Amino acid sequence: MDFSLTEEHIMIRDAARDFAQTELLPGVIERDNAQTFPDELVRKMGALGFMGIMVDPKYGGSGMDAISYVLIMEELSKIDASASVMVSVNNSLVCYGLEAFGTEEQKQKYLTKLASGESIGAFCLSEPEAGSDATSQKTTAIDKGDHYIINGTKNWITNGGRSDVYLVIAQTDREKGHKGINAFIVEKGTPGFDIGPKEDKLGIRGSDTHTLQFNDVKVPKENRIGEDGFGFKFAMKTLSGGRIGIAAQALGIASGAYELALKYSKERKAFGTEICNHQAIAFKLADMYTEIEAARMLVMKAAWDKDQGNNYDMSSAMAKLYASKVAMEQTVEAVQIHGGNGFVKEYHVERLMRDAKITQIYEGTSEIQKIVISRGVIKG
Ligand code: COS
Repeated sequence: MDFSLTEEHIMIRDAARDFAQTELLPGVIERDNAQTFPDELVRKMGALGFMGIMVDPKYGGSGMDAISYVLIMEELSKIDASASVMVSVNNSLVCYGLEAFGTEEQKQKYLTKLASGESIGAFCLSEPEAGSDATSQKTTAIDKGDHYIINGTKNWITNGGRSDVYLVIAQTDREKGHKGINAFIVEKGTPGFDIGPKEDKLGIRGSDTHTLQFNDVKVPKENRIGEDGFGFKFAMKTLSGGRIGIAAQALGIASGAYELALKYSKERKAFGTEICNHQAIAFKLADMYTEIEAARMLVMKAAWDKDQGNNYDMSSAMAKLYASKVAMEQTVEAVQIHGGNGFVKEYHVERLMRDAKITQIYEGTSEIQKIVISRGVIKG
């Protein structure tokens, strides 16, 4: 067993750290306030290979492994979780979904641009009445021979307003339950496909979250992903990898807040000494560091499982469940260590605390992760 990173992994991590410090840190508070994220920064992440980290270079990707992916996700998330969620969705849900299950034509037409950052993608599963209960899809995709007609509403879609390519899950045959669900590639601008207003959110406010409406949207048959009825399994398989990305995001939010709290505790004085010298603060730092290291082990294990070709349904669920809990709890502690300054935007930790919450909700709530883990444990 080897816990050390390779030289290549260290280089990749350092490149992401450098990018986060020089490009993401300036303006992160303003972007959070204004709920924006400039296209220019997305293009820069694409140029560094962050939008198609694990995609084969023959489809425009960086050809890196899942360990590299989580290292990049952690570094970006320490500074700006709005940036990292775009990276995670584009990589895990969109690029992976197309590379693993798309046809060669779909890969040539869509994946090459998505992986290079030339275009951006969204994954559309959640609905007003189908979030955790993902088999209860109300959006329909009726088979009309050489095309499908899609009708329905999708909610809380990350990259919802800025994407070029949308992977849409919809029910084709209700009688068949989850075996009657399909996944489709829908291009922005297709007639009848409308993007609703941007959500005003608690955290990851720079990321672009929208409701989408599909009114008689005509999608050619060649845009269906996989065999007829593969859509639910497609969603489950892509989400398993997505959960590694979100777990890494949670890890980054926690470790970013920890690093700020540690630095602050060495500078801020109270009762005649730096506050890290008070046991009340020192023990908080000890707990934070231990919890974050434990989360890191689970995140790395899930990524390693993926790289080894092992099943990673359970390890990704455990990583997400634990890392998101650590992110929520430890960002609260980071705010506490900062005292009154922790409540002020310029110290960054209040934003990290707000950003942490979503990691317990999206790509499967913590309760859903417990369903996945408990079923795995019981099945053996
Ligand atoms: N990989 C492949 N297939 C999977 C799978 C996985 N990870 N998980 C489930 N499936 C398959 C099952 O094997 C079953 O197929 P068969 O009937 O052929 O055996 C099918 O999918 C249905 O699975 P299941 O019966 O377990 O469905 P449930 O309705 O009980 O739901 C959960 C399972 C809760 C795990 C699923 O609905 C889920 O993950 N929900 C959360 C969705 C989510 O993450 N939403 C957030 C959206 S993105 S922001």
